[in-house]
Amino acid sequence: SAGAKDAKAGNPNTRTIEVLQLMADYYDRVNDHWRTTAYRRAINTLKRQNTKVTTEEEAFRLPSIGPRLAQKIEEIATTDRLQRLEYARDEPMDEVLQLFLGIYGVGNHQAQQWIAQGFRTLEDLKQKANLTQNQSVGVDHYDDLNTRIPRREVEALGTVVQKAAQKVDPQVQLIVGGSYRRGAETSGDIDFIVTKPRTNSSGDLRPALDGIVQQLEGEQFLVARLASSRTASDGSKWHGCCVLPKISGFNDANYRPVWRRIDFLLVPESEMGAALIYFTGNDIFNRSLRLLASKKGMRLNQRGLYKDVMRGPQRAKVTEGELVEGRDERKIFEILGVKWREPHERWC
Ligand code: DCP
Ligand code: MG
Ligand code: MN
Repeated sequence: SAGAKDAKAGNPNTRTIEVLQLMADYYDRVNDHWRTTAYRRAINTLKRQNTKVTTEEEAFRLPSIGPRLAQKIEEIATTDRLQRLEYARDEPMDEVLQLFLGIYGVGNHQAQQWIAQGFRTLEDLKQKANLTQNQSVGVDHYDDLNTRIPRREVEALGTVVQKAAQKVDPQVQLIVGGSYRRGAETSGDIDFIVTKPRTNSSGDLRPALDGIVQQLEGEQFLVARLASSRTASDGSKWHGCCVLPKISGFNDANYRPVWRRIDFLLVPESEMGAALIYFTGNDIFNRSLRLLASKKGMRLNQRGLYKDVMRGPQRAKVTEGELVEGRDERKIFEILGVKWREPHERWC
């Protein structure tokens, strides 16, 4: 209405208020409740002034205006614009979202939540967020853990683990799976299958793994254990971080300890074939094999290929079905009627 317009025009801080309101709207859009409120309070204070507030000092003396907002008020009053607002318009939260999604174990929900809380940098998270232990590791070693591991370093890491396993239990066998087994030039992490002759459940391998972990922690090769809530149920997996020690002639020039992600999967001999398929991947290849199995009335998981999975009403699973094959990788392909694919051919 005309009346409201007049009242607005009558306030010497109209332009400043307008720009601050745009900032408040922006923070509201990204669910930054704290900043939205701060801006709204400042706006209310400015509405009550009958002289134009032009300097930082003046603004700071007013109620509900902190030092940063005071700076911004001066910027608007003197330049008629606010750089922060222009940034906010140009780049939405995408960059921060990308940054946070790069933290080990952080998904979209957590990243969005931090953004809504007003966090924008890793430093913000370190100082103000309530990080889980895993997230702390991910933040503290952000750059290392986002650097891919060259194939020859995967091999060097493998040798260290192999030696430790030999000391603990000479019967233990280790296979490096994951992208390394597919022939990748660089890997995101190093994935070990741990097995041993005459084992029938992953529990049979637990003592060996505990020994290996203890040995490698003692060598300061393993530097962190990561809790894995999603897979903790059956205890067949171990996630952590490791550091390759200085090895003369390999990495001793300008040596710097680099944190790497390391995974162990405990696999009894009887499930080796299915586990190899699972842990070699890639994940998309696995999904398509599993889909194919289910189309043929079977079920493939990391432990075996099953048939006659009994389903009750609403297709609820009644039995696991009968194990058809677990031990032999090639046989699983055969039974599924899929032409054998070498690990390096399993990229989807
Ligand atoms: N895997 C899967 N489904 C997932 C995650 C993993 O089937 N959601 C399987 C296939 C992967 C293997 O486990 O190849 C190892 O998982 P990684 O996350 O270590 O993936 P890669 O080793 O394949 O790749 P990267 O080089 O990024 O580690
Ligand atoms: Mg991997
Ligand atoms: Mn892995």
